[in-house]
Amino acid sequence: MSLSNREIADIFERCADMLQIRGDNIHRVLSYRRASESIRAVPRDLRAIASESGLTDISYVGKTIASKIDEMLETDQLEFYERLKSEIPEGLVDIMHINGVGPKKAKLFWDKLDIASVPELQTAAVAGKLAELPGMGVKSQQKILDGIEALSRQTGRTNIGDALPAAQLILDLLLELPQAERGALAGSIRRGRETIGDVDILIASADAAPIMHRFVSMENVARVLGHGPTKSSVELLTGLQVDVRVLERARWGTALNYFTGSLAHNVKMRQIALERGFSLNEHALSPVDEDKNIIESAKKILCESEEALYARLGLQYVPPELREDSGEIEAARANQLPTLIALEDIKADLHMHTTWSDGKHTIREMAEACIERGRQYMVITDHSRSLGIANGLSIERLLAQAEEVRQINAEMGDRIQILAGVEMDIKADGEMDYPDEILTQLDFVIASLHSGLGQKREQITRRLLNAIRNPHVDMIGHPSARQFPNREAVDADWDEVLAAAKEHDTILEINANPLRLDLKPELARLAKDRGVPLAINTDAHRISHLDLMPYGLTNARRGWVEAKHVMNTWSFDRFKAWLANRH
Ligand code: DGT
Ligand code: CA
Ligand code: CA
Ligand code: ZN
Repeated sequence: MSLSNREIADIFERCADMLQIRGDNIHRVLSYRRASESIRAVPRDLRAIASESGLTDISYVGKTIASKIDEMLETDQLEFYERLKSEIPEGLVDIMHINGVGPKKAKLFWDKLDIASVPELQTAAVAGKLAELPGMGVKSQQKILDGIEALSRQTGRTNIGDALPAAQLILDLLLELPQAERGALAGSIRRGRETIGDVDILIASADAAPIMHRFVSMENVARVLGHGPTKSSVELLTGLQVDVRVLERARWGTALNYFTGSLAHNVKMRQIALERGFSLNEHALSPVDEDKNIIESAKKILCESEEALYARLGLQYVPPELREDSGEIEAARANQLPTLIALEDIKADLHMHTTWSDGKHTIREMAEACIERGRQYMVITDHSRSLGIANGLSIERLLAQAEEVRQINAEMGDRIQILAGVEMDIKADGEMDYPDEILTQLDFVIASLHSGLGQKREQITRRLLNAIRNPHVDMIGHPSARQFPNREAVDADWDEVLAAAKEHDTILEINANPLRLDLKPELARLAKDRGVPLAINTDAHRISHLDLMPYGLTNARRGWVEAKHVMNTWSFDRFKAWLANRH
């Protein structure tokens, strides 16, 4: 719960990194760096030192640093660090640690090319964009690519938001080859898990060699881990591992099913096959005798599609997102699988930010981008006043913004409907960040947890309940506040939270940002089972984030969610009527 010495040292180190990227005074940078190193070496708990001799006894810890340590010991976070993070993307710190980059170049890439993460940097380098920048060249670009390779050695599972675009590029590249008849992603990435161990790709082809060759000689390969006749594995410069397998088209169905997994789903599939007199593997359904031994003389059944395989086993086709052995086999047997929500069902995005707080684009730009993406309505929801770190809106600015939203909405006519909303902070003490008489002037109110995330279960639950019960609050944003890779979900009594949301008809969000995916699938499933209204939103802080919606859909599908459970599949009229009924 409370921060350890190491965590506090880490925070100071990142502060130093960010100050350096920002180009701050070097003495200031060094004061944080030295304090970080010094704290790392302290053998006793900082809490004990604070209560006894005092923190300033630690070398390189002066009054400023000591008060910051006090703040972290008390609140589990550091306002100063949060503010820096809102100014400087955390990904830049990772970029700056790549061999051959450093703070100045990290800033240059951010300023000139909008690069804020290592995968983005790698993509730009592979595309030759870095070499064109002032002070850069082909050599320094290559050095950076090598540096990314070295950095990548340490990572474990990869967030789906990084893995999926990389995997899709490779699949597309292989499908360009004339020998490739068809191809698909398999494994956890096809099932849509939040994090991916390695990427599995299947290609149907009668001639595997050119496919294997193309794969291992891709530009972004750091190391070839295996290069066989039909199976190869590589490690990309980002550290992501990718396996490609080539197989006969006639066996596509069994192979795709096998390599999509999950293992637990496969085990159940094999049991069902056995009940029907077949042994199932990635190659075929093979008839077995009473002792379950394969009858070698009997004709094997090949399945060219997964649909054919499921049908053979008397099962409904199971969407990959459900293949976790969490009831899907039984439901498929009883012909009771849900009709999962799909991207086409989405009519609106209820959560996004603009330049009024910490977003990159204006209301008008976000509106045009939503129109381009076929949304019929949208809500502008910038941060509220207590979130100073995200340039949260004072009451005056909030009301001024609402006025601007309504004006732009009028100008837009029938092209889209824009509602004036806010993402209001649920403060650490459980109070809402604006009084009721202000909230009542808005069309839609999100309440979210952003601070005090380490509080005890009772406190977190009470804060969420306060928000849910507030008649002006329409939705809870990213309810568990988890963030990949490091921020755990808050500890809340979800039974109570879901019950209250149901009672007050308050929406719980499925936040589509791949770094959040919150509610997580298991909770989304519980929520919809209990009749809690859901909505899937991008929480976009810039136009490109509006395209993250599919991640939210996948996450919802993993929670067995159907269109009928999700409010932003509703027509605008229906949604408006629902709002009118509440306020
Ligand atoms: P990951 O990579 O850790 O995110 O998870 P997966 O599910 O992608 O696992 P992976 O890459 O080890 O294997 C891909 C799929 O291949 C897996 O979901 C099921 C299948 N598979 C792998 N090993 C076995 C096995 O020993 N038996 C069976 N039936 N299936 C397997
Ligand atoms: Ca895998
Ligand atoms: Ca694999
Ligand atoms: Zn937000």
